[in-house]
Amino acid sequence: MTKPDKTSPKRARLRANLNFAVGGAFAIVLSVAGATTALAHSFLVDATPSSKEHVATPPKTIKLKFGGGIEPPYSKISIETPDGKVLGEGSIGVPGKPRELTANAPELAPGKYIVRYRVLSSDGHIVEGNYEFTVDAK
Ligand SMILES: [Cu+2]
Repeated sequence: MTKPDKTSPKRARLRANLNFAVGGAFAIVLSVAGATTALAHSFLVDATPSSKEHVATPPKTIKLKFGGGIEPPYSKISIETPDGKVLGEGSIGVPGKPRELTANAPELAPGKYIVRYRVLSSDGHIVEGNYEFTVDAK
């Protein structure tokens, strides 16, 4: 019986391939983590109405607050029905509050609504997301 020679070229090559594969996987993990970090720069930190909130009175304004500054001219909030019909859009900055963005809401009957946002954060990243809220029947 021959003992496996750990220093043989074949084994070294195998190990190199394995390292390459692990390195590749690690690079993918890094890039995914990088994307998450990018989102974290101006992620949504507060919203009125808030996610999953049930409100008794239809909101006149949607107000979003982000973790970093955002650029209103290159940002948008839309209010949609659950099946994707856009009821209203807006992008109104709040003087002195560079992290906040608002949009005027149209008249909202009782029901479920989606707030969708796409903002340009001051560091140049696009941040987008959506959440729902409900206007309760009186
Ligand atoms: Cu960023």
